[in-house]
Amino acid sequence: MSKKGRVLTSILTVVVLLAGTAFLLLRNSSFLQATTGKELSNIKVEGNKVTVDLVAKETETELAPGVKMPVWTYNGTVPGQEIRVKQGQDITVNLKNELSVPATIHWHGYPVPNDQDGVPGLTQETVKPGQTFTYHFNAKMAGTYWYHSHEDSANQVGKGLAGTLIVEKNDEQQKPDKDLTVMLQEWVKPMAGMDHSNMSGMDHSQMMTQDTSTMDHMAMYNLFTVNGKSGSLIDPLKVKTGDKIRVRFINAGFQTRLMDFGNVSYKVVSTDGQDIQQPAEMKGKLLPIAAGERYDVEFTVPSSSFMIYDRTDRPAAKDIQILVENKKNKQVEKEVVNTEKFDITQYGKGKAVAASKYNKEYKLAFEDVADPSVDMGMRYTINGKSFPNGPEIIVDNNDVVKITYENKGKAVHPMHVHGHFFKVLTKNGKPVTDNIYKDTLLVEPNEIFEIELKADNPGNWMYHCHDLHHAASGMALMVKFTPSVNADPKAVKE
Ligand SMILES: [Cu+2]
Repeated sequence: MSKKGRVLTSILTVVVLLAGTAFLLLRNSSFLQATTGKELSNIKVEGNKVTVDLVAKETETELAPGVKMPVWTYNGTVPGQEIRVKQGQDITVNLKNELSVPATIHWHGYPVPNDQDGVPGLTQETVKPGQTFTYHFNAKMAGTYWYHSHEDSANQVGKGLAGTLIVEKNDEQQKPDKDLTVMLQEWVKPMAGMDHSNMSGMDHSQMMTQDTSTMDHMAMYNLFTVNGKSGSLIDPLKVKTGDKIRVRFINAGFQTRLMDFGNVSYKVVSTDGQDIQQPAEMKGKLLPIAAGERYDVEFTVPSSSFMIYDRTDRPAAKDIQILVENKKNKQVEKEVVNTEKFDITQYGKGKAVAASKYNKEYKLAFEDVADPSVDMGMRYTINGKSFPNGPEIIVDNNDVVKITYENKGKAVHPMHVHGHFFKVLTKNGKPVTDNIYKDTLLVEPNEIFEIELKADNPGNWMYHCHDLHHAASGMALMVKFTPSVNADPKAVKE
């Protein structure tokens, strides 16, 4: 090629790149547009196959008015690129790591084959800087899921390395007028004058409040976002009277959120990707969403505008008010503060099924102990031991396992199992609604739950608290299928 030709080609390349970037920025500028399924240059759809190129990289973004900070992203945005596919499609994701540290992708809640689960040291080698790793699985289950790095998770997810995975049903009876995804995230705002390029090396204890026993160490997360935006940067959700809206809430943070819809009636149609049977409309209840959990909410737009609030007892919660703006009546309904909490275990009318016979039973008791030598100054134990020295769940394929959780500590634990869903059987000794299936269950202090896990996805799986700081401080175990029980928990880099 001539010199002129080369110059022309490079100019063209720049123009194409800029156009692509502008398109991406445009698409991510509003959470309303984030789920419309427009075709993007890094997503290829050929028949039943969807190929997505994701680049893990650092970028700088304005999360709150005037708060520009470095974040770690999949494809340059917070949250990372939404992967929205149809049920039954084959998904290929090429992850290129342009960070300065190793990373992976874990498909949270998705029952992928074990070697696609993204746990370094257990299901794959970590993806080193400059390397590419290809994930492949079939989108056999519909629902709301998410993805995040499982390497140094508490740190990497806290820096933003998370995105959404939405699998749309093929046979959706009544599609909502709008189908939106809301990812909730928590951040540590850089302190004035601090070199925030070095945040990862920072000792968390320096940022903690003095009294670790009150679990108030999470106060270090002093910036909350809705789809990567806080305060006045949050785009209003523009709707009209009578519209049926589905909002898929995903908590990618560390603490339980309490969403408040004020006086507006809503239904919880799905949790952790699993449909609720006969969900009743309700009003006046706060929706708790624990770390790692998903709740799909549906409501019909009333004749006025209203706010969705987060009632979490943190100053940062005040900065994530979502305005649902009715085009015909922009007058916002007067704020109503609800206090009663919604309880998924007493909701809906699941079809009763015959009690299962259990091949195995395990009892897991959780405690927390002050330990200055670990992350955040607290160590978390299961049956008195911390990972990798604690218990293991050993199963044969298709075993039906009953697991009892007892939270004897002071912290809340959203327990998450990889590669499987489980059925919730009882809460504090009382039966719950039939057919509540989840992959992440919030276990609060003094609560006892029984769950049923059908072990039907062979491999070695992590099973841990999704307050990722708790997981890093011992609150993890493994489910191992025979005959692959030789996997060494000490090799796992969560
Ligand atoms: Cu926990």
